[in-house]
Amino acid sequence: MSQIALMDCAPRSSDFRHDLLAGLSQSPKTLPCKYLYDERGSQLFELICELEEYYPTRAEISILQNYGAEIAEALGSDCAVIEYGSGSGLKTEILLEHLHAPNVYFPVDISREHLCSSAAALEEKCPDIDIVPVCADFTRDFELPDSLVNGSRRAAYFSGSTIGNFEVDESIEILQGMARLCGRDGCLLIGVDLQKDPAVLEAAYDDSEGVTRQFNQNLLHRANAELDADFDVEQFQHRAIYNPQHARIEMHLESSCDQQVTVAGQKINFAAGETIHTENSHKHTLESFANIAARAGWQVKTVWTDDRQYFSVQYLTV
Ligand code: AVJ
Repeated sequence: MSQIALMDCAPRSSDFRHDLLAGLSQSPKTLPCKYLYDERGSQLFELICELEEYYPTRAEISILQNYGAEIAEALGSDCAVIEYGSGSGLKTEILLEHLHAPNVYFPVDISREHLCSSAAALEEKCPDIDIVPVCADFTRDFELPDSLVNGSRRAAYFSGSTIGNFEVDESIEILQGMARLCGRDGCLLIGVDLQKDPAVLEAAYDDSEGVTRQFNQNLLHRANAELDADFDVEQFQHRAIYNPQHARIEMHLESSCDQQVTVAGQKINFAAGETIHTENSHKHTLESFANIAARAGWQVKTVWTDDRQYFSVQYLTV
């Protein structure tokens, strides 16, 4: 496999300890969803994307395929694509194929090994594009060297409706960070999942094969492995519930019984039925998203959707 220079700004593992202990001492207990994506978690997420019930990936891919030419037109020729949460890179390939020769592509992801292997795989397929993987937590600011961007238009690409994993205030901060990174002439291409029948949503986040359950429970395996915790994983049930008030799917791990767990030397008590809130996935309307974007300094210029209007890909400028 080819060697690609990595820009490494990854958080240290002490952040996981700190955030887990902080989250478990809150009431209700909670944990930032970025910790779902260790090596195993990223693999499980890829399996989720292939599930029958999980519509977002297929819907987004169909939009990129159907409207690739229009999207490329909007981004323009000669752009530097900066992908937030690049994951496996399947959508990226479709996007890059349509673009008129982007000269450099920066995949940004928190999961280092996953980032390096997908960057190497992409390089084999797109040898003409400079690929510069950046291992970073994109909820914090990071910089790209001007010398590598080389005067191209900066285009942020944020697929998968990952924006939905954040609360409104955090979403605005992330979008503001993108506006800063992309500059005056920059643009944003973003996947935004739309509101729909809660039954469709709940099936998408609680699939019949139990892959999403494993994805959620992997957090506890990760704590056991990395922080010397002793979670009895089978005693925490996967829950995926639509919360209509906040228009979001919530993932929780629900304790099956009264139990005590030790995490990094600290004892944590769980009552039967008590949950750790592990993820939110907000579902937007075109209006609610445009409003959040506007508060971050972005203007929605074009919206593309799939046949069922389940999902949208949106082009914004500052
Ligand atoms: C990371 C935003 C693409 O919220 O749909 C999938 C993560 N969680 N199944 C989403 C996820 C459970 C996913 N994204």
